[in-house]
Amino acid sequence: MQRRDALKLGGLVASMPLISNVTALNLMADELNTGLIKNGKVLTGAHWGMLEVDVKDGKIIGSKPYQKTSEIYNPLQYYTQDMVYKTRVKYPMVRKSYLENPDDPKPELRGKDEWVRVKYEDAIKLVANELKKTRKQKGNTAVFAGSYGWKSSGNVHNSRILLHRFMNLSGGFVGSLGDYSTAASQIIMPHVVGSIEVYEQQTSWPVVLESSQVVVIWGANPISTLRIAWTATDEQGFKYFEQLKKSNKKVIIIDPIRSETAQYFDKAEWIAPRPNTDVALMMGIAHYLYTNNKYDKDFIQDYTVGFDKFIPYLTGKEDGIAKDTKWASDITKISEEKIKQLAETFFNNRTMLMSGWGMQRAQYGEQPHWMLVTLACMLGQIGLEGGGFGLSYHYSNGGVPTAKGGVISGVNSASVGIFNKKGEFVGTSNGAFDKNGRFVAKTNTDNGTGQSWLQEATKYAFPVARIADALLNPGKTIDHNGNKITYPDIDFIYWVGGNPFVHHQNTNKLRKAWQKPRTIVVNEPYWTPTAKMADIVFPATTSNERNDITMTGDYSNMNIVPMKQVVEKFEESKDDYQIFSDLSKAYDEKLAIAYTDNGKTEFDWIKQYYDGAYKQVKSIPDLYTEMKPFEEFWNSNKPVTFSSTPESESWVRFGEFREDPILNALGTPSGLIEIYSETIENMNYDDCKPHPTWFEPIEWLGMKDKPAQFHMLSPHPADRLHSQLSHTSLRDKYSITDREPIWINEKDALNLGIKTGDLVRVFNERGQILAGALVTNNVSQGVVKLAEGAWYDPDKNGLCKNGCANVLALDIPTSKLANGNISHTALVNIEKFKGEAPKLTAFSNPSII
Ligand code: PGD
Repeated sequence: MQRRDALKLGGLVASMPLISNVTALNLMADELNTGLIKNGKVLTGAHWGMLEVDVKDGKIIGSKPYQKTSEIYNPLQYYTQDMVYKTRVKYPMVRKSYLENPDDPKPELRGKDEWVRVKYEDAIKLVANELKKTRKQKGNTAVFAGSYGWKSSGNVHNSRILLHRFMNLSGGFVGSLGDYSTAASQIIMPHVVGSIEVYEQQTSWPVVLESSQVVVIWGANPISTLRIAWTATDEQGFKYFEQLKKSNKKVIIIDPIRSETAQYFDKAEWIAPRPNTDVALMMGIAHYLYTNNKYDKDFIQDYTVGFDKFIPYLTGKEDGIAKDTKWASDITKISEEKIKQLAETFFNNRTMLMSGWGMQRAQYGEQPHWMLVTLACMLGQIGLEGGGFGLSYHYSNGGVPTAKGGVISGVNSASVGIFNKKGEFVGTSNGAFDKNGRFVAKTNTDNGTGQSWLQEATKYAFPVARIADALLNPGKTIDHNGNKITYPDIDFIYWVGGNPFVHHQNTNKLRKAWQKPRTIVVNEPYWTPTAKMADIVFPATTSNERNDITMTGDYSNMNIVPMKQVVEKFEESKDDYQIFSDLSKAYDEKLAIAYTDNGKTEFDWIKQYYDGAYKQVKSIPDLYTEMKPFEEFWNSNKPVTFSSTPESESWVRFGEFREDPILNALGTPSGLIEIYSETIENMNYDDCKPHPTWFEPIEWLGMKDKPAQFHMLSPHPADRLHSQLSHTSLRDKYSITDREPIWINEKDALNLGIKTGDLVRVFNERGQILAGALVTNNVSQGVVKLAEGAWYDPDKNGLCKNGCANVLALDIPTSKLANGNISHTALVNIEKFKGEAPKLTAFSNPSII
């Protein structure tokens, strides 16, 4: 390896033009090798794992996994060069009409206007001025910076938190509640089991492998979704699913799609209910268990409340409809025999019900997990080795035993800025300036101004997937989990690290809503559809162009990984940290000092986070690890790896509750599992009753007068992370006729006269897209699969040429309880596309002057 001369850290600060006068270097520059490797291998981390990136003459030529834990292939790990060199935004850009007159910026031209290259300093001034103007004219509740998205790995360059830090210090903003992943479950589960469950450690994998006799993978696709993790995947989940396959335990997969996981478990039983009918299937099983007296009465008695109030509904005493196997079979199209067989199998074996999150991303999405827990209560295995339910085995390697070691912290956005009567920045809610002008963190300096605007703005935060509704209906009041929320009047949007024009449902509605604000700013490495729909775009670096640090394994906390800068920053790209530091400076000189904590560089933060973990590790008696002081760690180009403990390997979720439900009561009002919730009863919602309920979705295959023929499922893609990696050459391997593939059942395709490789038009009353047909028996009849995440690419008639599923999805909430998105509730029509195929422009630059 040839290393360039170690950069002096002073040089790094000098490269931050607008805050170059702020210096606070806490490092011994000479001890730390911060130089770029011109030829050799560099270790970094991404959501898709620890990567060894190959560099030649200062350019990336390839990448591969740093280590392998199983035979399961992860294609996402090989395209780092495309992530750096393709489809990038090169310079700061402003939309022509906005630049001409920010007060009358012609919002209807977003996505159509030409773009103008501007100087970075000018773009910074423009954004600072317009933000100030908005706050002055309309208050801080007119500024929306919820900015949802998966961003990149890294605890320093965490774009969303960096944005929030800036917005909190500079005067407040409206944020968002919940997320697109688990919105329904994270609200219903605390009412049922007292914790959100979806982001909690699961019964440890070694316990499952030892004790479970049956594993049910219910609406989850771990062989695909474990390719990525929120921090960076440790890939340990693959290892355990591989062991599960080798164990010859009974695996049952319940999913309308024969997913990558169903294909991987080739000996597993695949059961395909109609989409959105899992609640009915669970109820049919529950009814059979109840009427055959095959349920655990002691568990129901000792650990739950409200079963007696649920039973009249299950048996039909309450509404005249018995939720028996016949009823369930009519709805789900699973035979009565199979439903009974499932009930017997679950009851007679130690059964682990592993559920994914897709089924709660549907209308009434609060119900499936509530009913799953109710079923698990009847089986009485919650808190026992290898039994019960788990809502996170498919995500970020849930169930991988937690390691004992250090945990690194990250950038925070907790402080709010305080301004005096003249409008000058004088400090923050947890810090003030000393007589030398240095920012000193301490508590209780708040004179009240900061906190009051924070409260004002947080009052207006709304459920994240209501964004289009909120933009279109300022002042409207909605119900949410027992509260009322009034939408703010948003006039300024700042988005980083997310791609709403791909991730949000009913894109055409979002497009209309997006015309409402006066200003939209986006920091993005690529010309994504969201960047193309903005007014001002700052080119952001990718994680390969900056230094950072991450952990792997959101549950295991297994590794601390140096994320080393691999190559020079692309063209005029800047780190989000740089952009927000400079915006802070342009807003108020002293604000930048507080924002950067006296001018800390990325290395100052990295070292601070690492040292925190190092201190933790050194304070744990008898802990043997190879953790070295920071400089040695960084220079070694290797992760620090911690080991799990016998306790974490034998850990059982709800084990303590089972042992003593009084001493270890759950966080519910009763301290027990609530099959009937009085809290929800008091909300009196028509779309979320106090016990699990089957509701007919607004669109599904069993409805009368279907508005369209096929049920579209739009699960997470196997070959991307949402929309990330979409523009890489990995796409060449899965796209069909250069479009997103749509899986169509063989019989359906025959009826439609469609074959693999055909270009098809998929449409409903909400919009239309083009897709490439993949005819297969891996999807049940009447269902089509179109993965979410294809970049929205509209032609002048609004036809998406690339195949973005959300053009066809509905934008209504799960219910008044959680207001989650319902992306998996949508019917669509399909036909062979006639005429000349339009040219794909999803990955091309917009028109630039
Ligand atoms: P990503 O593609 O990860 O999707 O939606 P999300 O917006 O999270 O977008 C991240 C963006 O951040 C990318 O454009 C990337 O380039 C950018 N980015 C990455 N790193 C940086 C950085 O350092 N700085 C800046 N400024 N930008 C950066 C995902 C969302 O989609 C989620 S989480 C879920 S669970 C939903 N799932 C579905 C679904 O199942 N079905 C449908 N139909 N729709 C869904 N939408 C939701």
